[in-house]
Amino acid sequence: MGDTNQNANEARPAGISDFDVVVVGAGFAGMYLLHRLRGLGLSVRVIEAGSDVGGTWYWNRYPGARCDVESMQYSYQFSEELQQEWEWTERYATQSEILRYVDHVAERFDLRRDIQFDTRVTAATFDDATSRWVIETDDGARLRAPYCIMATGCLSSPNKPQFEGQEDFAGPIYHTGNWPHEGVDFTGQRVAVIGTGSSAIQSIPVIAEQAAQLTVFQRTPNYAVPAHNGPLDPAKVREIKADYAGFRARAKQTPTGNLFEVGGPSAMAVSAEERAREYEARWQAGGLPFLAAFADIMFDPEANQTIADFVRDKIRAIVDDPAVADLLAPKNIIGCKRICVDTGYYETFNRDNVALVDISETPIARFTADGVSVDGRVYEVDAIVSATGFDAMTGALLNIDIRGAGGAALRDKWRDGPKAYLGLALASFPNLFMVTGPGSPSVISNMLPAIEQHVNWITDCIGYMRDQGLGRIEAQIDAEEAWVAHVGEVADLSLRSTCSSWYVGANIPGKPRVYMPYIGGVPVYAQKCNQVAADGYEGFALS
Ligand code: FAD
Ligand code: N01
Repeated sequence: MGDTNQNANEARPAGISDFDVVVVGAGFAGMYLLHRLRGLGLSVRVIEAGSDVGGTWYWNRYPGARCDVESMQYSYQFSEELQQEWEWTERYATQSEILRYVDHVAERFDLRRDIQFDTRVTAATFDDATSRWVIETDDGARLRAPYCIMATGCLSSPNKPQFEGQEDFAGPIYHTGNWPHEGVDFTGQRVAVIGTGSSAIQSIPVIAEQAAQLTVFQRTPNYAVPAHNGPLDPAKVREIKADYAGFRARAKQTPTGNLFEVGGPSAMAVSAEERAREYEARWQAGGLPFLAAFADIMFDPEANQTIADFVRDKIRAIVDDPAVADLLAPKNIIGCKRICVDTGYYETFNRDNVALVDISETPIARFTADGVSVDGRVYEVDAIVSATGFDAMTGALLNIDIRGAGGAALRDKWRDGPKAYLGLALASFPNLFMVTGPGSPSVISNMLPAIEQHVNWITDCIGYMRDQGLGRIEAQIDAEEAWVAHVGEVADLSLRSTCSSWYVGANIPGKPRVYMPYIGGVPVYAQKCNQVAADGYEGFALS
């Protein structure tokens, strides 16, 4: 990695510092924001809690961590030179390869000099009198700028459920989203993994190979599709790079910004044999395109059932012990919780050193000094891995005390669930933008193009404000309410909103149940954003 000492920490002035824009977060979103805003000639300071760039890929270093959007698509497209020169090695990039890419981008565009690391933003307050945001950090410093942009990430606030007796446990407790940078050697150890979401499903096969004994505590089983990862075919890479712009443009026309073939319109319109052929072909090809076998899978419960049954049969064919297979086979709608992409996950439960503990009926009672207690039995372990996910989409924003015009608090505004105009801006919070906020496609889509689309829109907007001699932009409440209602109506059409997932906040006790991402599709959403801008920022008050 680059030398993180060569950054904005070196010249940290005392008192209040003025910038044109303050950006919070230095993941893919904050990095690209910095690059684009510099291009407008603006002074920018990025504040990042971590010690280096990368966001998700800086924090999530658990064994087996990798992307499940193909690497040729999970990358920036704003620079043709960058996308031509960077060589991905695998179909799905590992966490470490993505971090090397992030480092390359930071060096290539000389980003670190305007990023202040190891600093957490605690509050952001809009000063009505001066139309400036005052941003406070955990080192007691204050920054001031006309614009504040939250690039704080949708999956950056770890969910760390507190178990009774947690402090009694003698060994280490790791969270996948905050993994030690030096790595963890589980050789010879007895390890517990709590959770069976994507992070768990990626890490369990790798930990099982190293540990003496692995015990998995499962509350709800998840559907996983094989990744069939492997080295990238150089001929395929050459073909994409010969017209990378065209490839990206085609991806933008797909519902999720992720280029793959969507099957026929209806699973129920074809014979059972034809369905099975299609599911099998996609299972063999691997990855997220599996769920796109037919266009109605996420809308018609009967269609959904056919593909869910197919996966359940696969699980029963892979897992030797029928009782374990039964526990691993999900009962709910497939795709309602985010589908997982795995490498040897179900096979891992055939190993002698792996046990599955069902905690759906009887939850973990407590941690003891030497293990995890469920239903009166203590499972003795040396280390615990909490793969319990994130307070998604709103967590990182609500961790900051954000106050808009007249002292309005975001925590009050979002008491009954997040409300935002286009997932980009908030009524009563002038000159504040969010990247991939609630009400935008964000986590339901390929995140890299989603981030670039938001960054481009926000940067263009700030450029427009400057060119027009305007100083204040604020989403109007009626436009925000209409958009929030539309987001909800579209969500209700799909099966995605019907189960308890982090998409609806169900994983966080007390979090209001609202389907947060916009599922109307990337092309429709981008068109709406473009139209709003073309109409002189319709739905915003500019002054
Ligand atoms: P992040 O990468 O989350 O960066 C936000 C940054 O803001 C963090 O570094 C954080 O430290 C910082 N921050 C937050 N609050 C503060 C504060 N108060 N003060 C200072 N700094 C703060 N997406 C896909 O499209 N495909 C995938 O395959 C995929 N795989 C994923 C795998 C994992 C394990 C996880 C957790 C997520 C995955 N995602 C995936 C989603 C991923 O989060 C996005 O793709 C993308 O990396 C988000 O970039 P970002 O810059 O918006 O946010
Ligand atoms: O988190 P999750 P994640 N007691 O919320 C369980 C992205 N991502 O980190 O389902 C016991 O999905 C919880 O159980 P339940 C991707 O978008 C991508 O795995 O609530 N168990 C669940 O099993 C993903 O969706 C990749 O009943 C508890 C698990 O913990 C998102 O990040 C890899 C519990 C949490 O699963 C989040 O994934 C990793 C408790 N108190 C992440 N609390 C790729 O492959 C929670 N659980 C690209």
